[in-house]
Amino acid sequence: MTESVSSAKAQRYPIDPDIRSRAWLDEAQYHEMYQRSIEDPDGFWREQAKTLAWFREPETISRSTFSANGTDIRWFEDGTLNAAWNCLDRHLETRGDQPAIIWEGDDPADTLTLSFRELHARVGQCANALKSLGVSRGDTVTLYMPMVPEAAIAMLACARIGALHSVVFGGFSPDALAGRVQDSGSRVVITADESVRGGKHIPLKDNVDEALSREGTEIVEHVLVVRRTGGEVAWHDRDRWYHEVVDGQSDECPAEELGAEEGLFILYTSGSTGKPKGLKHTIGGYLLYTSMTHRYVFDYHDGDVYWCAADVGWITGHSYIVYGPLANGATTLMFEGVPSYPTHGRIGEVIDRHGVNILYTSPTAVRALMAHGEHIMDSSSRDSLRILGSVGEPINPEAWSWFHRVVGNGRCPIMDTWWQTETGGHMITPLPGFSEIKPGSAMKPFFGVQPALYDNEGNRLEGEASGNLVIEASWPGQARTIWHNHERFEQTYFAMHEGVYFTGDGARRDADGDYWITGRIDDVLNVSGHRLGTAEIESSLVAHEAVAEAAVVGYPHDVKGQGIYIYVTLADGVTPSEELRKELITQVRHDIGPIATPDIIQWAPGLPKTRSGKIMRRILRKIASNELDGLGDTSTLADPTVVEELIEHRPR
Ligand code: 6R9
Repeated sequence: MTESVSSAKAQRYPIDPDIRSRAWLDEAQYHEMYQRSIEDPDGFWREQAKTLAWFREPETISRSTFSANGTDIRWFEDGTLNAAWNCLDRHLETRGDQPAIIWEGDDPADTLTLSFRELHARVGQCANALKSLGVSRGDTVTLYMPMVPEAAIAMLACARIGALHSVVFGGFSPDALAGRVQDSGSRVVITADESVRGGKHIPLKDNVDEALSREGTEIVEHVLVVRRTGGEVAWHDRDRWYHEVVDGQSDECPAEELGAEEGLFILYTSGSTGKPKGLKHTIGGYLLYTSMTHRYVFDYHDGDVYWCAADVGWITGHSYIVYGPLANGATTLMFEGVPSYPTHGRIGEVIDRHGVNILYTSPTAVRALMAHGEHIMDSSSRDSLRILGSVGEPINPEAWSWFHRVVGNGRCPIMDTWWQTETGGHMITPLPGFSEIKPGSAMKPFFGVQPALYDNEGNRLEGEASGNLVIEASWPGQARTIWHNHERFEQTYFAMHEGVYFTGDGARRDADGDYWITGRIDDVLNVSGHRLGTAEIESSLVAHEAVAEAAVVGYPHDVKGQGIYIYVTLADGVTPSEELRKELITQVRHDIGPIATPDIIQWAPGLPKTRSGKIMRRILRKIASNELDGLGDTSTLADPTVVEELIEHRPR
């Protein structure tokens, strides 16, 4: 959608002088520092690394190679540190009583503030509890949690003892959870009886029980259950109440001295093919990169109250609710609920109540608010806000201006941060010290990031251009591998263009060198800012006996950004029905989760295929998007009449 905006015509929004002058860096300083980060990366990152507390400072800074057969990414490899120590212990002397986490429950009456001292104690107890269950350095622990402080506590407890957490978003189905538990090899799962969102209870523990009845999950020995609602749950021998195991433990748990390249966590994300990939992030580079981006991009200063309204189940929650902010000694707000409950003014009310200065959210959330009209913000002043942030998908001009004008009272610049699970932290983003930003553009690379545009033939494009967005050299926050599948890591990210990291996104660079992300160019959907692989949804559908073949594409959706459009060819003798449509929707929700709920199902007697049998998704995407003029060349199709048939019988 941003493609249509040419740079000459692009709107420009000057950043308020007060905000600019307060920023850590002005534009000239950014350019100077960026230049240095590219010309002398080792010197640059050696200096930056001093912002972390190391047991042993690294001598070696970076040794990384990108290749389809031999990718090796290492940062600070001879340094030793502990992420939890950096997020907690080192702040105790200077800010022990400062709020570390402000928790706002689904019900506005439920709030809790944990100071750094309190959080440190709780993490120590949880770490000791994990040890008592036999968890040790290098093990993985799966977290399937509501947005409660225990989620962050458990993450940091793992980090403290050198175990890797694998957080699975609470909206994933038991099957999706089972696959992730199995792949990660977790012997311990931490969950809650139920989560609460918008007044509704979601049975997390039941989902865990169902997941653990699946083959391949027998390795799980213990399930720790946080009592969130007191709702009824079934009980197995492996189950223990979190409070019963944790509360009696000592607060003191020594932070393990860990190598910078030891694992911090695994996080599963969808790709264009196959099952979700468990991306592995390591300690030193990730922590440095997330803390540094958090400080500069959100212009975090001591005393600020910062709110990232994501879920800890996604990378945004990992990097910008937990690790980046806490490493900086920031006060991070954690919100359990939804923006529409109990009223549509909730976001603004939370901001006023806690004096939030920085709000980081998604275009989808903004569009959902927009749909209810400006008056929903009348219940709050939001005077405390200084900086807004956006992440997850391209932000359309309407959502940008509403976010800016209505939520931010026209005063707060929007940091449109482009990045990915794989990148660990912000990659292309404006900074609050810039003199102006262009709505819809992610603007400039962060320090050490070398973006470039390639065409499909592998030519590097110069100047103003559109192409495949790649990154030409490693940066500290980069994922190191796919859990137990390094070859897939190399094939997915380093085979498309040899020697560079392929992002899967398309982008345009304008005459000023600013980047405009145009969206995925592979078969990955972005639904409400959530990544979903078309292949995952298709394999769920074809598992149904009535389905012979299925093809899934995205189409523009007013609120979700992209909706899920499915073409289904039924097995011989099966007739389409409303009942079958519902069954297929249920099947996908069951296999993946409610976030993958199909929007439109079209019965397709045939799918457009090349003579070699490849489904022409390009054509299916056009039909789904109602772009019938641009169908392009259909002459290579085995049977061109299929296309006419699909156009004629579109369900809308
Ligand atoms: C952080 C996160 C990554 C994909 C990414 C891109 C899209 C994220 C964006 C954006 C345009 C932005 N994306 N931020 N597109 N502008 N500011 O979202 O990680 O869940 O891995 O998704 O999201 O397509 O490739 P993840």
